[in-house]
Amino acid sequence: MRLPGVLTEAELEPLREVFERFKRGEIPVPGRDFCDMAGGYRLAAEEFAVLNVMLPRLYLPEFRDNLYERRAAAIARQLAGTELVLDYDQLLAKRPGAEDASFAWHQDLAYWPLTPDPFTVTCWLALDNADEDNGCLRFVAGSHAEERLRRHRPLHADREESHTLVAEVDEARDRIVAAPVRRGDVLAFRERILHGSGGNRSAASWRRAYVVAFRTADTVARERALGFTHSHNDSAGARAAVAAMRPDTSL
Ligand SMILES: O=C(O)CCC(=O)C(=O)O
Repeated sequence: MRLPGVLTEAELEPLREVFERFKRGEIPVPGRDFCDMAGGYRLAAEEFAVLNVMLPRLYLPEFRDNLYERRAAAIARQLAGTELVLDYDQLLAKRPGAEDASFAWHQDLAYWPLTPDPFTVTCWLALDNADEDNGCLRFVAGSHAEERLRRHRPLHADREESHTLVAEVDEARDRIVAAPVRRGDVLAFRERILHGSGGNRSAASWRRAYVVAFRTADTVARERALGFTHSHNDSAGARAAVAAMRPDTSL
């Protein structure tokens, strides 16, 4: 669901300033929480194609409760019909001129441990205009209603090389819908929708997005009890995705 103009240009500016401080490495982010989602953990920061900062609000506590978090919480509450809890946040930036800056097809639920109630509202805020040229999100229509999660495999040899999973998508048979957005728009989506994005072919501009995801308090408590915090530094993170990589899993 595209929600146009959730933040104005003036409201986006302070968020972009913090984003850039993370992007330049001025705010320390330990280990794998500062990584590349396309090329894997072996790349140096200056080589990242899809720069990913996991849990920025953990590493910069004054970022918490910003205007976007509050608006996104209200969106999630309205979509869920009940109060949800902010489970994790994430910053993503695709380098300009990087054909390889694609984010592999996946269902978010495949990355997470099994919990009784998987309900999630993910809010994806565009900090820049995004279209097919610079790698806007693309969705597989109807995939949220499929009975089973698609099979996922690690993008690289294993999860020690990168966090990224790839779902099976048949680009000829699946109905793929691009979701171009203007800066300030929010895309709100659920945990089973298959999505990904292509490279950034624009010459000069990064494609930046700020993600916050909301789940029930019970689900978040269960994740934490399993040691799962959405940090790529958790060993529970690698274990959680294993279920979606087995052919017999009926998630
Ligand atoms: O920003 C992107 O290209 C991918 C983001 C994504 O897949 C997500 O937030 O789940």
